Amino acid sequence: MSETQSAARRVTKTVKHNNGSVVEFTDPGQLDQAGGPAGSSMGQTSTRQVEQNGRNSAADDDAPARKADSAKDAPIEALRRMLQNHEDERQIVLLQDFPDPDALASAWAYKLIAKTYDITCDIFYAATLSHQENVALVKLTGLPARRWVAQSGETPDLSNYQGYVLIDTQGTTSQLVPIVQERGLPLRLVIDHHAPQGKLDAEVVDLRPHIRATATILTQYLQAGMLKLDRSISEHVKCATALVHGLRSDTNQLMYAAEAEFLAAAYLSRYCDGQLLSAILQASRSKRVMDVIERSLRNRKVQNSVSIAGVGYLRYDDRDAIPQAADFLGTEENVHTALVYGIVHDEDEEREVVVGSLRTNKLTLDPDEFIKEAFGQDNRGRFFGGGRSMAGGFEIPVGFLSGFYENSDYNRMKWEVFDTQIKQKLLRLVNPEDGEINTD
Ligand SMILES: [Mn+2]
Repeated sequence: MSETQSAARRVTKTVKHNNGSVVEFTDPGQLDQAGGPAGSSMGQTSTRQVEQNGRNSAADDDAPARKADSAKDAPIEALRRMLQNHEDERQIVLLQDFPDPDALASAWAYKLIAKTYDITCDIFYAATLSHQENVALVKLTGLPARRWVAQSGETPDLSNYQGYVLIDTQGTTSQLVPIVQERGLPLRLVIDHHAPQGKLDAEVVDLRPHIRATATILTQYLQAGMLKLDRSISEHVKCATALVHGLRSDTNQLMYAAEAEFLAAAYLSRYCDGQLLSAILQASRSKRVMDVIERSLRNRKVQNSVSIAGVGYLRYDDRDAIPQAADFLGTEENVHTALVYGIVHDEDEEREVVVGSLRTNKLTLDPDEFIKEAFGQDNRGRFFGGGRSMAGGFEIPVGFLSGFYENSDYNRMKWEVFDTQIKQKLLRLVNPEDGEINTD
């Protein structure tokens, strides 16, 4: 526990204080300890740097219920005010380029909440719904998220929007963010549970790294009365089902869920459609995803209980095979952490990027720190990746060496260079001098 605590402390240290009219909540469950819930209003700085202790929230039991409630209400009040101040506007909601069920469901819940303030939201992501379950989720529930292809004509007219919102991301995993920033759209809101990735200039930030899924945060908004779910409204039932799927998929089928996730799931169970959920979960893997998993099995190297596998080149649409392969490698006996990476090739844009995923069930390993430590930052000071509890990911542009050539020797050599370089960086952390995996 003490290792986890110190790791968490270091993460919160990277939270930058905002100034100006920014309301930021980091880990509101702990606000009371920092001197009571933020009674903040717009135009007042209320950033609280709260020490996150990484413990299970069950440990909050001895805190008086009223106090705990008021702490939880603080971000909700800020959110209410933001929505009131922007009634009738149109917002663009951006997700990570390859959105997962947690992101998709949470964005939908936000859209429904915002609608009660006559705010219209359009949800966009840049790349593709790579995982078969995401495709099933969107198709079966009619989830209103659309693809926005950055470098093509299929872009929304940004002059229709008055602000943008980030959900389940802080913008570092979305190539759409620089585009809306360039147009001068203000960032209204960030709701996320990943470790802080740097300064956020938003009206309201509800960032809770100790929460295991963004869907938990959105469900707490619903429970607080921001939208009264109604079982007779099909859209509500579908959104609640999507939220349950989001919760499950970010916590490995609730295996790594904390009390907050179980409470959220219990609330959603009144509205969730079990048959619909099972239909989403029955989506099967494509042959190409199976092939990537096979490659990861063949290429894996296990050292110090960490399984590392490079899988070579992948098509853009199969990118999600990487985290799926990492999930699978993590199931091997005596393996607590799996890392899988490959070069993802985007045929449309002739762009290549090394994409990697980390999965761990080792409580003392902080994926965010591990990834940041292994790969560092680019020349603009942006980290190549980060993470949340149990999972992390990275993306490294291939840049000048991008492009597939007829000459297969060239492609093989290029892969070998990247493969060697990545392994070297990872093994430095996996096999340190003292023989212990060190993320401190
Ligand atoms: Mn998430």
